[in-house]
Amino acid sequence: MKGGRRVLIVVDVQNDFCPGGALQIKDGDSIIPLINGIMERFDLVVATQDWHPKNQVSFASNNPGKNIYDQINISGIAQTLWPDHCIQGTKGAEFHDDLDLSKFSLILRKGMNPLVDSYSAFIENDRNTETGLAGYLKALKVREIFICGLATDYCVYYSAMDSLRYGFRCNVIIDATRGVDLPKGSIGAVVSEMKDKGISVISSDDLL
Ligand code: VGL
Ligand code: ZN
Repeated sequence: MKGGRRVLIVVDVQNDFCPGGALQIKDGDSIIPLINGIMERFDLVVATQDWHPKNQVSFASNNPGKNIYDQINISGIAQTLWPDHCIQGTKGAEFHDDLDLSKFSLILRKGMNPLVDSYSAFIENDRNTETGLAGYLKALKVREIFICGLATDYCVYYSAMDSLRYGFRCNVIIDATRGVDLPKGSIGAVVSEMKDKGISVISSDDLL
């Protein structure tokens, strides 16, 4: 296909990241109608789902003496500690009820290794273990990806940055994301960094 297929990646639109959830993001659910509306503009839609075992190392509860939002060091890599969230098989790990799941050709679960978290849809936080998404997209001749979902400054950001390493053109649909903004200002910081690295930070209005 000329120009390759365009894929939308819907990142972690799950109950625990929405208001009332274990790791709630302000207005996290407000992007859902927008995401539902833009899916039909893409050749392919992939969703990611944060899917942690109870003993996931990124939970503060599994690191005695540490608090939520502390940073720890795992084999030389900084890891933020989170409240228990998106535990496999729980309501919090389910997609938000309002999200239209009908267009998803692949649901990629991540963060399943107790010893390594995975913010990125492409590669785990050890920066070494691939999820298989790049191979899936390449097999389908995808060259350009569009990313939306939660959270702007974690899973959206890591996924966008990693997509570049696999040679994809990357667009972040910024009004279809919401962030944790922790530490304060991190949404602004990741937006500038993504732009600097050649990611197009666009608005849903820019989608033709
Ligand atoms: C996320 C923190 C921990 C995200 C997932 O989806 O951005 N953030 N797990
Ligand atoms: Zn997580």
